Amino acid sequence: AAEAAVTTNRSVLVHLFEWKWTDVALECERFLGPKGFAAVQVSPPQEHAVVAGAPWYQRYQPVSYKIESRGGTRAQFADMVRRCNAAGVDVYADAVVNHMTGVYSGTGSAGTSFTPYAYPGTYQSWDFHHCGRNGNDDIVDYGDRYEVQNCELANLADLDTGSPYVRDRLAGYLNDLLSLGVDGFRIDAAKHMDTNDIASIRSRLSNPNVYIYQEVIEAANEPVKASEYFSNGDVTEFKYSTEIGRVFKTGQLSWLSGFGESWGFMRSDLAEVFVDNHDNQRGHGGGGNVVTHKDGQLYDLANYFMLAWPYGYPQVMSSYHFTSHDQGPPSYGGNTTRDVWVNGSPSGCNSTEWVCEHRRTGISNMVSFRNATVGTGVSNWWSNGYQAIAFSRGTKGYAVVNKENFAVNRTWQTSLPAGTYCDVITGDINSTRTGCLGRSVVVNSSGQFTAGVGAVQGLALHAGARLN
Ligand code: LAG
Ligand code: CA
Repeated sequence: AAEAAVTTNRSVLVHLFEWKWTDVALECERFLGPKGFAAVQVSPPQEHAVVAGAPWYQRYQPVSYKIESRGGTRAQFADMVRRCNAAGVDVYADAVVNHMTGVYSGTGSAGTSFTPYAYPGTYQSWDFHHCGRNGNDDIVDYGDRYEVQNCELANLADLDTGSPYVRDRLAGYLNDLLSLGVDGFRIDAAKHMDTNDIASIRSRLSNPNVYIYQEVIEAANEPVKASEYFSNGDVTEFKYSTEIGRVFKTGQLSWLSGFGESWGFMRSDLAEVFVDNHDNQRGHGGGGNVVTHKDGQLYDLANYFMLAWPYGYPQVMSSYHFTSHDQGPPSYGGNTTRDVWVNGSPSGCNSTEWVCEHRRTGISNMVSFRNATVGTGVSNWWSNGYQAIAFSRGTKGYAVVNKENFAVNRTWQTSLPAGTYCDVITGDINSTRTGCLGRSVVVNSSGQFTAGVGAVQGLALHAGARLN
């Protein structure tokens, strides 16, 4: 997890869920790069099934490895990667490698027709697992390792990832993406593949340093463990998301003083974490009572905490508005996704189309906070014993998170050098570094400052936003 931070001094990724490649490219140049984001995760780029109603989830049903999807063409994808990289932002592709489409006949986004277990030019029946369980080969018993890895997840044709041909084919696809400049992969449904299969595919990649994070939803009563996958790369820590949900929705922030490994989470440097992701924000993929953009200011607060607290490689979710859980992205009709960027401005970020959580002042400025505090631990922990907490990140940062329904006014003890700092939750330092776009506070020579932090608000100071 620390990998991205160590190599680039950037330490936060954002998932621009269902954004088109043309919009991702503009966002990299005009926002993500300047704001210090390390990377962007994009939706699966391969040819996918075209499903009636254009649901989001059709992107998780590969038909071929042509880079031709609802996100855009191969040329648009290549242009996006080049422009993001030039802006200092890595691109991580969501790699759907466990399976192909559901077991039915249909057509893909590049026009390829398919029938059950037959994908012309790519796979035939013998390239799939046929697990021989439950009458229809579907996974039923998550307590059975064989079944989880060899039967069908939601009726999706399960690739025989143990076969050399399939491994070569998958590596060929990933190498194609690497040749276009992709820097990392989210390995979708990793739990449904033997870790040795992923290792073998990884060993065939042209870039041995590619960043890999594997989606493993570990559950207490199941045999397949996240730790089995550490040798391949990082792993998603879903407990982080569900515990943030529990604490922020029904618990107390004062519980968070030791948030991390002592809560039963995996090692911090192996964990990829998020407040919510595209699955659990709509009740899929592990579900849970997670905090999402539908929770108003509470969501921003949870993100401030995630970005201020040193655990894992944090991912900011960027969503679109939806009222039903299968609903696809904003569109001009059918599979024609709406632009975020229109005539040079991101006007698609509004109350009915794209949520753009990552553009909110506090959340986006906390990216710089995290970059400025990489490598420092927590000190000066304070809480009021209930819903207000504060802590230092060494001599580089100080954060307050107040979930009380009243303002907390006090003198706060930091370890920051004296000076005038911008409270980046309210606004960043200006471009000439002579003033703050939001409020400022003065830290004295004892490291103290006096300020109020409003109900369900945060405050954050860091070395990169101190006036000269
Ligand atoms: C993932 N991680 O392991 C993705 O994060 C998750 O979004 C994917 O499921 C899943 N694995 C497979 O890649 C999503 C939806 C499913 C959807 C599936 C395939 O959560 O609901 O299944 O993508 O599109 C859908 C229907 C099923 C149907 C299946 C096949 O919901 O009822 O059986 O398609 O036709
Ligand atoms: Ca499998």
